[in-house]
Amino acid sequence: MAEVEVTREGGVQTITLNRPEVLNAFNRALHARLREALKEARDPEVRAVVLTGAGRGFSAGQDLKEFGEAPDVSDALRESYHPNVLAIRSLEKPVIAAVNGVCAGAGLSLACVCDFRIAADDAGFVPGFIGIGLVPDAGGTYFLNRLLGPSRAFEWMSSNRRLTAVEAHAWGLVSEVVASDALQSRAAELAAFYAALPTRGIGMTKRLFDHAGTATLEEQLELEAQLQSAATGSEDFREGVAAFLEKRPPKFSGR
Ligand code: T3D
Repeated sequence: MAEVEVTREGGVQTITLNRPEVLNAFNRALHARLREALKEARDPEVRAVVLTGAGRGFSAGQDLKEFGEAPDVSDALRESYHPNVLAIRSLEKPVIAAVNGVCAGAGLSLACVCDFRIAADDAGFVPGFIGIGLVPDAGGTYFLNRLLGPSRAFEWMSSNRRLTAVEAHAWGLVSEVVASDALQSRAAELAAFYAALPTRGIGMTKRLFDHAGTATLEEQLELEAQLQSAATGSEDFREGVAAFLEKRPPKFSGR
């Protein structure tokens, strides 16, 4: 059984974490296979990605049976989680987390690395780390700080309180909550919607918002100008303007 399953439907790639017996906890094989799947997602034919989990969990974070085997945990993080976190952020297309069940620890971090999240109504969000005396990792502090603000993020991560999907929605952590049995079809529908949009423009929009987190206004204005120049060189820009002037719906190619 593959630790990560990858399927392709039109321009949508779905990546399913697949160790349901341990709520898709991360072991070395899962990290490695996720890395391959994210490499495959760089294919220009892929225009949107869904990340989800098999069974009743999204991911329970680090596999605690494998934890502590590496001589230095910081090296383990650098070699396993960090490349996948960076791979998601550098994918120039939307990555949607479809949170199908509980997500905890680095599983929660990974969901927060994605561009946005939708959740099943029975999903749960569990900090996890502090429950075993650890600090958040795999980008958890970086992304939760931005998603929730430092005060709420700190309060939540240090309390280890389990959040329901409805609470996560109220906090802005997830953008939509859907009935559990409708989650995958809603994720596919959303991903197909994004896959039909100007992919290069979406990729550059993602880069701009990432850059805005640390840039000065001057730096941000400059990057906007540079990427707008690149956007005007795209086929989708030409198609968008032509379709507008011809009063017809645009047909974007992603180029
Ligand atoms: O080395 C490094 O890279 C360091 C990195 C660290 C990053 C981290 O992610 S640290 C945080 C690790 N995660 C946790 O501490 C969460 C542990 N799990 C839980 O607290 C609970 O399982 C949940 C709250 C997530 C879900 O609870 P519940 O009651 O719905 O399910 P359960 O019964 O606890 O779990 C179901 C099975 O999955 C169970 O196995 P069993 O008894 O049926 O054979 C359980 O042991 C297994 N499982 C759940 N989480 C993990 C796990 N097995 C290994 N590792 C897990 N993290």
